[in-house]
Amino acid sequence: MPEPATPATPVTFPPAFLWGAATSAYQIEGAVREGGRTPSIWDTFSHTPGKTAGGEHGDIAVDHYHRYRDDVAMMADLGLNAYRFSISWSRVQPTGRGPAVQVGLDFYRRLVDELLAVGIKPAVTLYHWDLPQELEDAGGWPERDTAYRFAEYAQIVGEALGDRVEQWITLNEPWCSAFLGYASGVHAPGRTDPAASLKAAHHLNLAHGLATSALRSAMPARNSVALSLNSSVVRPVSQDPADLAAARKIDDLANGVFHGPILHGAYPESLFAATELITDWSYVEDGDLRAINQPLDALGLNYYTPALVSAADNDLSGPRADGHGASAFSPWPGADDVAFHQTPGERTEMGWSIDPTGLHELIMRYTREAPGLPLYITENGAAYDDKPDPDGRVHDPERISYLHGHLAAVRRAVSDGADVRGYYLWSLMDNFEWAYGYEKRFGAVYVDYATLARTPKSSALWYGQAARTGTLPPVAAAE
Ligand code: IFM
Repeated sequence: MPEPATPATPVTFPPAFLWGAATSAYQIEGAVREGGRTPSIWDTFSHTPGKTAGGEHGDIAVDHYHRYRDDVAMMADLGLNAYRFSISWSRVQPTGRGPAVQVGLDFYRRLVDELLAVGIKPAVTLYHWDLPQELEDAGGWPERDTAYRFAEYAQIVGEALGDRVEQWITLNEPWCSAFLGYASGVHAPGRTDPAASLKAAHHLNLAHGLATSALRSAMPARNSVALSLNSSVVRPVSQDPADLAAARKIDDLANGVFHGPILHGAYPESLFAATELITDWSYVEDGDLRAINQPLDALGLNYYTPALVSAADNDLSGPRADGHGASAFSPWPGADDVAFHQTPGERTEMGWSIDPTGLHELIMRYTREAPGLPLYITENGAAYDDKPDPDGRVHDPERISYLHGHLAAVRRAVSDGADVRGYYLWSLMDNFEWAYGYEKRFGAVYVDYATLARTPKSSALWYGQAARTGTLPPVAAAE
């Protein structure tokens, strides 16, 4: 059932709720050659002809590296009390191994100090897809050593920022790193090798577990360690056993492959069966599952749209409607017998259908999957083709309606017993949307790419009001 656009009673959140916005390093920082930073896989990929829309890249992005003070002041003006950002690994450890570059860490120290000075709680993500290129050259995520390198990097960053950052996220959306990066190839490093993608998934899990231990040894015990999953809400088109089996398979490949070992210490048996023609999983070594299954302090959920699947014959000639970009190669290893369908309803600029009930469903699922674990919505938002009016203001009523519906779904989940402690809107400002370049605007703040000037859209004002009052304003409030 769709969430009503404006419910009859005001939607009010608990007083301690975090109202944040999220970004990631490569999408906003720019300054890719400053302070000793070396290329990451996204620098290489975006500069490879044909990989991103219009050949766009993050060399300048929205120049946050130089404008971070103004960006923090803007968040404070809006009324946000939390900010989730990621660290560029190759800014801190240019070769992906060895000693840290202090200039790189200093940037993040200054950013964190600036946030704390205005009462905004920082949440650090260690890895949002930008592997140092040297580590990819050494084999990337399919190579076991990358997990150990990640733990070393986590230790460095934990020691540098652990005294002032309480909220830590090891990995953002490991599904994208493994399957868009190594199976469909629409993300960096652009490989199309299903066996390598499953190996990458295991080593990302291992990296998460080892990094969690490293962070705990480097930081005060009060700090919280989590990871952010883009767990899919997978719906079968019917209750036919073949469609249910298709949904189960995609659920394993989207969710179980990560939350199985991370939350429960085991991969689903059905995942092994689904992928047996592709890999024998012999790279899962004794002790790995114990290392991965670390107790967590919270879980981050990123949600945009649900997936609708059915059983299919093996006809792969048409484009797959799974919303993850166009590639002749599937990001779903072992699932050529599954078809993806367009989900019903209105769509954002990404073509993703708008369905807040999926967010409620996701939260309730993880409330059951990980009882007692606090949850954060670490990403949720929508791309629209926003344009300034002649008076320079940017009106985005569709985004306000999107945010209202999804925040109301979060609140409903809290009423239903879920322990959701905060929400981070994706994204603070328009930025580099990976293979789509700058074409898709997810920001609550508009960025003029010619001047890099920032203008809060009406959704930013609406969201700021929600953050300041703890109650969702009516959808027309900021117009
Ligand atoms: O922009 C991305 C972000 O980097 C990760 N999650 C999804 C967002 C929208 O595609």
